[in-house]
Amino acid sequence: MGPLNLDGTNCKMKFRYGYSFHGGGASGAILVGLLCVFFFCGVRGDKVEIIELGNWTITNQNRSLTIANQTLPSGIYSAFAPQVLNSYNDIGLRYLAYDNWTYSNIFQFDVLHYKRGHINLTFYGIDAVAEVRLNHQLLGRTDNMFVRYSYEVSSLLQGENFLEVEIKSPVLSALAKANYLNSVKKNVPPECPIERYHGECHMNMLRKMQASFSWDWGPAAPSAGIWKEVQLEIYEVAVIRDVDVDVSLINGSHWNMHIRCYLDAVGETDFNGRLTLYAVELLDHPVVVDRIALKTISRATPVIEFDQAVPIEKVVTWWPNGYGGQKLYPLHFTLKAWLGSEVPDVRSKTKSHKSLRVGFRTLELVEVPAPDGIGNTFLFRVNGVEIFMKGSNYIPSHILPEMQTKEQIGHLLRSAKEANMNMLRVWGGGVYESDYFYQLADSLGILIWQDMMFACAMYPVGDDFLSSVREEVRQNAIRISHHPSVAIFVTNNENEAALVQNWYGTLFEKDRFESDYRELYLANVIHELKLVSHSSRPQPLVSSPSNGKASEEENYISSNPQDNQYGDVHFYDYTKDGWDPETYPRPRFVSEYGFQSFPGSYAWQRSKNGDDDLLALIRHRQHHPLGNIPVIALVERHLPLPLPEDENYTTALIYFSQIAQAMATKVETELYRSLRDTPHKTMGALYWQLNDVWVAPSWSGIDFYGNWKLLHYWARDFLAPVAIVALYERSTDSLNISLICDLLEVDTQDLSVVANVHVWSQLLPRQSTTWEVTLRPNGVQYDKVIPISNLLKGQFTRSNSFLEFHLRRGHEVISRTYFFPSSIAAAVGIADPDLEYEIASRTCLNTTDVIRNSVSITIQVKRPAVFVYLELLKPYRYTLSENGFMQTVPMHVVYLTFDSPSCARLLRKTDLRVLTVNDFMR
Ligand code: BMA
Repeated sequence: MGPLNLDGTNCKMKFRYGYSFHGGGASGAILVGLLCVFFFCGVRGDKVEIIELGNWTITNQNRSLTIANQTLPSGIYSAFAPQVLNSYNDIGLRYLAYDNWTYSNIFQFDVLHYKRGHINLTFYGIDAVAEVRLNHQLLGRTDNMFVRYSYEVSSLLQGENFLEVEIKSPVLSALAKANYLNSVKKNVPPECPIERYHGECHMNMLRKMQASFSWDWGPAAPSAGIWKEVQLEIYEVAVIRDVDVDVSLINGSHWNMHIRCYLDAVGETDFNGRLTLYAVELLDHPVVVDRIALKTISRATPVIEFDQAVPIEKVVTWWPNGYGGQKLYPLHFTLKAWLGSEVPDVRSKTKSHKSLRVGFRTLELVEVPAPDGIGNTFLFRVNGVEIFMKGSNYIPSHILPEMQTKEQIGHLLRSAKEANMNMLRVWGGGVYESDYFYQLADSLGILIWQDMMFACAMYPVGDDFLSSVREEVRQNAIRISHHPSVAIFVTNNENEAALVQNWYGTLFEKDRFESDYRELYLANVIHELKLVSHSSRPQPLVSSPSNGKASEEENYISSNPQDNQYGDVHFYDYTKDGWDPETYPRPRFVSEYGFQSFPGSYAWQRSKNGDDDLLALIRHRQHHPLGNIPVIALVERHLPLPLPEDENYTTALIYFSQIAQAMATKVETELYRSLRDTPHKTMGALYWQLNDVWVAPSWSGIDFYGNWKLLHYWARDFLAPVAIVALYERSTDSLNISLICDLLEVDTQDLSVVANVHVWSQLLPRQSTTWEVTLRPNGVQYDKVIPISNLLKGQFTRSNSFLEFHLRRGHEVISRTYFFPSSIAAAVGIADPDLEYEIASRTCLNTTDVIRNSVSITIQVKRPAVFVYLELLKPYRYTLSENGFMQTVPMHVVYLTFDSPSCARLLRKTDLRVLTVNDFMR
């Protein structure tokens, strides 16, 4: 036995006492991290102990590249080439993904001290195709980055140990698998992405974040590495791995928690145990489940399942954001397990813990005949209330899985909440998110539409692939199922549509691909998801988009999965005017729609090299098959884009792309929201996409650095609980005024709408009309249809004027919207606003985690300033009180808050860029 290495060079161990097992992240665990101190080690009667293996050396195949002292999570790009997201390095550094890599770890182990325990070596995430060896013995092969792998290593451990994880090139592994399938005439398309993606081929061969081989918004940076913790787990009999709690309301009289406690057990024999549940806020006494003390637990399928009633008066219900609080109740489980006798004996028992928090809510997906008489509704009812789902689609927060930090995830989810979202869809080309992600979603009230990780492809159905998928789905579904935020599981993104619409040329072997599709998603993925079926969660859907439950009639491959009368749709059309509500369909639920824009100029500055031509870099990162054409086309319909040879072209293109995106998404979202109380009964709008994996043209509302594009600022208004909407109706040449109210109770006193007519050339409205209105709680008040000609007459023409509508309570403006009767590029009277701004006051707040600087900026104009846009030219994350606003008053104050490493007292005027559309009028 060698002594434990105390200096941490080869052995960086942490001990957790009273540990709770979980699949990554520090999920509410009681976690005591102590440095590796020899005499603290040891299985003391009933302890489960954890040793983290944290210090790794990474080497490539020919040993020309080596890096030591690497902690987890880790990947080859972040270790060797963190500059992969700069300039053209996505191409220049691609060779790393063609190499094979070895992660090695030398650690000391006190064999004598631990001799009684079973010792598992557990990898929470290896990305992805690898062989694992301990002291030169093969422990096993991995092929799935989403799976936790455990190996029993008691007999292999010695004083000094050599652990190696040999990871194969992801690109070459995928190719090898594809070549094999081709050779047996079972190719599985798509082979390669289109050229514009600069991507890698055969992503669908590997169980790995699909977007890491490139996407239409992301680079190929095919990671390889150990992206989650690695632990030695020492215990004697069994530990709690996960707990699922299915909460349901019984006859309105009490709540029931149906608890499934999933254990991992070692050894060959069945065992006995006693589980104790502590729920201090819900139950007066701990609950001891000890019938299992009398009856053995199966070693092969060790699950402890029981029901626990909770009196209704003990519970405050959990609500989605905007509808109530998110009360969460801690549950704490401890397990004592032992072998061979009914009475636990000190020497042979083991004890493990698990803590989690549950929320009490009911949730149904209501699919009943729709009011328009064709098809079904598709709406979520939470705690008995029909709730319009408003939100976005979440992609990984970084293209490198090991770089997805709590800090960035927290910022994105909090930004979603601030923008009044109540649902995010975790899209199927990314990763199953961390425990932290779902815990935060629970506490922010963001419901999660959870795809399984299959997107935009056909997939293999060989036995190895399917068994890996089953393990992946089982582990991840069990891990996240107890979260009140998790609203629904869906097995894939767009693969049903791809199949029936022949996106990947599968028609030539239609029967094979259809049967493979059903095999994978119905016989395997859904089959596993049934394990976690909850009484307060709808049955999983097979695809998004799909016809919901009606797709069963066509055995889950519908002739039109995009049917507006059923289920959810994804809608994109770049050929029409995105600012015109008539461009859009009238579906039941829209789980994707959106428009591209470019991140702000300063984000580009941060990711380009000094001599890179910005426009060329934008083009390189524009992966859309149509290039920049859709963005430019929408911009040119409405805004005065300079000629490409003009000096200010790129600045204008970036700024205008954000206006065009924000306005189109506003119009589309407002239309869907306003349809909720029509016979269409549209009840959900999740736009594509919340965030970015690098700085690139994309559909996101928040850029890679966490800064909000105009879209996200505007989303906060167009998703507000109470909002006024004025949508143009071409057939009658009028504006349709609707008042949306998501509040369940609302004071309807003293409400009015004010219609202001402005001329482009002068500040302040030239004419105002006011009328009294009311609101409909949790519904839409269809207020008025006003012919444009009633508002614009006399001196007001469609080109010299624009309209502004306020919803007011007394004099307070609750919500505001605009209508521009002509293209802004063609408007008459937009002139230089003579804009001046001053940084009026500064404060600096030293919070526990960041230093938060705030400034107020006073903006003065002499004529209306169109879509005033502010950008901070410093490498900090910041938010403004508003952005992209119409300034029709002489003076306006905007607040800017940013996080920086110090109190930035020297923020100067020149650290800000202020743009208006006026600057570009010809
Ligand atoms: C949808 C998504 C993504 C894609 C987006 C924008 O179909 O599922 O595949 O990034 O459209 O094209």
